Amino acid sequence: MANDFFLQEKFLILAYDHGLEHGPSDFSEKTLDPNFILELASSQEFSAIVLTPGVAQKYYPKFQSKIPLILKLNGKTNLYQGEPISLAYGSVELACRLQAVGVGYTLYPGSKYESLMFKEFGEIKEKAHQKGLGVVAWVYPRGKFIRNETDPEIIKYAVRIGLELGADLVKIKYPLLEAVALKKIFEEIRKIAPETKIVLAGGKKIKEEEFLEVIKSAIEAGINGVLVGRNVWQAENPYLITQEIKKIIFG
Ligand code: FBP
Repeated sequence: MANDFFLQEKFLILAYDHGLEHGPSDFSEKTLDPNFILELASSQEFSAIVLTPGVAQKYYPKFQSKIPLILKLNGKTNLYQGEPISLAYGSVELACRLQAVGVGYTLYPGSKYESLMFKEFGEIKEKAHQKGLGVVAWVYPRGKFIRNETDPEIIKYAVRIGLELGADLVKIKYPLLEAVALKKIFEEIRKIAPETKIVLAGGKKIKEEEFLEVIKSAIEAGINGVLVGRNVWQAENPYLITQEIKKIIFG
């Protein structure tokens, strides 16, 4: 069983695994420093922060009492151009040593390697639950035969996969559409797995008003929150946008 962290209904989680996934070009001089991000997450009372094993081991210990950790166990770089695959290089044991509340794992359904990732995810989930940790699944359908990974039907499928695999929190992408159409899609997504906690990825940095509109539509449709990176820490003032997002999610 996962712990109480995953019983919450609303989440605002800060993602900071981009150094591995995209490389340092995502960062400014300030955000290159994990201390800046941890300071932001702790002082703004994010629900949790997502870190990779290396960053967590070096920087998290002095923030341990201030912000819950979700340790991202797998990841791939964008230097790799083949059929998507991402296997774990971090462990549940490390997550326990760092007193994380959960672990994170990206799945690429649609890849020719999906079964390898599903198998590993299943094993990690079992181990994590035995130790009382929750499991967050980034469900990103991707591969040669996935033409549009933000097609609403593909995202609905992603949600159902998260439910089938037993994730405690399912993270999905969203299509960039205007508010009314987007809200309708979020309502349909919500109905796919009414008892599954779902959070949105932020995606590439978009205009702040647009991003806040997306979150508003999602929350109104019953989505449980966001697990966001770039749209927060690439904002002109990450502290201010966090305040705006919090108002929408937590009221
Ligand atoms: P963002 O909010 O910045 O999109 O972060 C969400 C996230 O899932 C990160 O955790 C991860 O590093 C990145 O997006 C991966 O995105 P992609 O696979 O599309 O490059």
